[in-house]
Amino acid sequence: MHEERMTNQEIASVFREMAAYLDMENVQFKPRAYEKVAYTLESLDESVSETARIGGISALIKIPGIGRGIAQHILDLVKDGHFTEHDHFKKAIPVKVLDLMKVSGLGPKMIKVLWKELQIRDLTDLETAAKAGRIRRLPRFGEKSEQKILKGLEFVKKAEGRRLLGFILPEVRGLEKVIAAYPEALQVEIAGSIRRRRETIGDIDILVSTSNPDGVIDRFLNLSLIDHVYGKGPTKINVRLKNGLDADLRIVPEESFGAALCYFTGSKQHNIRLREIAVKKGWKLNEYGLYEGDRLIAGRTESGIYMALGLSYVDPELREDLGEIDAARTRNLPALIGYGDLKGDLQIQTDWTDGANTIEEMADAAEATGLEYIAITDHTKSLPMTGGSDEKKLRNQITAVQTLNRKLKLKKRKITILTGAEVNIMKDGSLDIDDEVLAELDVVGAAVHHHFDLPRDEQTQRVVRAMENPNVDILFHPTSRAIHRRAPIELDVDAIIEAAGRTGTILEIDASPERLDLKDEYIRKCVEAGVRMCIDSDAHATTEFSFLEFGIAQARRGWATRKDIINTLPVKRFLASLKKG
Ligand code: DGT
Ligand code: CA
Ligand code: CA
Ligand code: ZN
Repeated sequence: MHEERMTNQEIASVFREMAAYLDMENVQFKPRAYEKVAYTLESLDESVSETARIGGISALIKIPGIGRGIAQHILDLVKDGHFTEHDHFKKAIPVKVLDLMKVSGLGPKMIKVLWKELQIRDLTDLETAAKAGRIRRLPRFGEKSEQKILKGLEFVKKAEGRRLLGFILPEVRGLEKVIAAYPEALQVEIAGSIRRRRETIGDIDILVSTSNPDGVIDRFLNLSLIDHVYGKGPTKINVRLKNGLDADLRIVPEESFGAALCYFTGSKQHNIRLREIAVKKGWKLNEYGLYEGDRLIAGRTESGIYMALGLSYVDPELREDLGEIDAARTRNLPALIGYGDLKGDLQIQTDWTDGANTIEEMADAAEATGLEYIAITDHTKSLPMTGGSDEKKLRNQITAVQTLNRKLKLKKRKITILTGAEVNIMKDGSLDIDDEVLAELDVVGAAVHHHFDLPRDEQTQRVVRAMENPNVDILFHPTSRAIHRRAPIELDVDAIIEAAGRTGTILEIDASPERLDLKDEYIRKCVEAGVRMCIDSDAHATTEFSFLEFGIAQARRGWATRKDIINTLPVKRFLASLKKG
């Protein structure tokens, strides 16, 4: 057996790579199937390696979307670290295709040309070739593509070392659980930017209180997921994990746990403001506690520290020194939307287009996560690679949803399925589906999926025009950014917020880990302007309803309360508050 346990993310990457190789070889359909498998594995809570080891093929094929062939590949991967079909491609195409695909706009087909014509195999080769002006000379590339590649490379470099919160949080939670199960561990918390739920994470900060530091450190050192140890002291250890992330573990005394948690949660700027308040009172605040001389005033709990400083407790998501200290002093902090407050999810893809699951499977999964309604919003026809719906297909889907709703009602099920679509905003701001059909849908989301490069004025006018359509309920992922991959479109966000207020269009917080769009700063602007938002998973598989949490986190970072988020409403009130309602 292969010693190291592969994470779900690592297994998924192999299938993503398979999809890319197959695309390079012009194979039809199969690449999309592999991508769907990757989607599914990435967002699964259980460890696929464990499932494979314990239950073998028969356990693997119980995972939705995993057939026998794929299950065999997974089993080989987990056992031997590789499988034959993948080995074959790796040998035939010695290109770091997943690395290259991180550059915005570069797909497998283009990568193949770059490799065949210029022998580009990795990001370094790509940068060298682009800087030397060799890419512009290739047919179908040109100077503009070369500039775009250089811009994309800058983005990839900036991302170096930082990870998306949504992709690492499940792993971090697993680690937290393992440590919390140590008999010596009294309290365990993940601090730092993870606790503040920043969209990207530099490293993992772990705090443990114990009366036996050596015991905890010994156990931690024995974890198989540690790659190497940078440094180790009596109460502190810094390691690199096999997943490439660094982790700092700190041991703190019980009576200081709250002070340490506060200190290591940060942000640094927030801490500095807290310390200033302490100093003004003639006290001292550090990671061990709040002191008057040698006397400990507070330290066991965070709330004890805030209270002693004359402040309301500040939720970690707000601790960025963006006005939260003053609001805490004057008791004006918002009652943030809670992690269990959503009743609906308004952006969902199914196997009618590029999603992995059927409408019914998505409905079942949504109900299991506690939702009361979902809107089915498959892509529309001007995104042909997704199999986007045209008017006829949309009408068929409406009928299918109605039939399914009747069936669910008979079974006395709670979930309601709403009809919808994610329509494309064309270059001129018109939509790719007739208004007559849009009017028949419960929920219409409009989104920018092409012409990302328009100048700011033109882009803003384009989006505003779409928002002015009385059939458009929601603007999906308003800035169309992909964190670390694609810059947001150039948009006058203030003008978009103004238009949202004027037209009654809802602005979406797309919760998909690499989108988080709107982001915190814009959410806060909407809250201040009284413009309504919704939080959607953008799920492409049943496992991706878990993304909603990251959207809620982002909303909390933007000071949003329940009333700012329209899908906290029950379904009838939600529908009644749409433009046509
Ligand atoms: P990251 O890891 O880059 O995503 O961001 P953080 O916020 O987790 O930063 P990190 O890991 O360097 O430190 C964790 C927390 O420890 C940080 O949020 C605040 C606190 N901290 C670290 N260094 C300092 C410092 O020099 N002064 C103060 N006041 N706090 C610090
Ligand atoms: Ca950190
Ligand atoms: Ca750290
Ligand atoms: Zn979209």
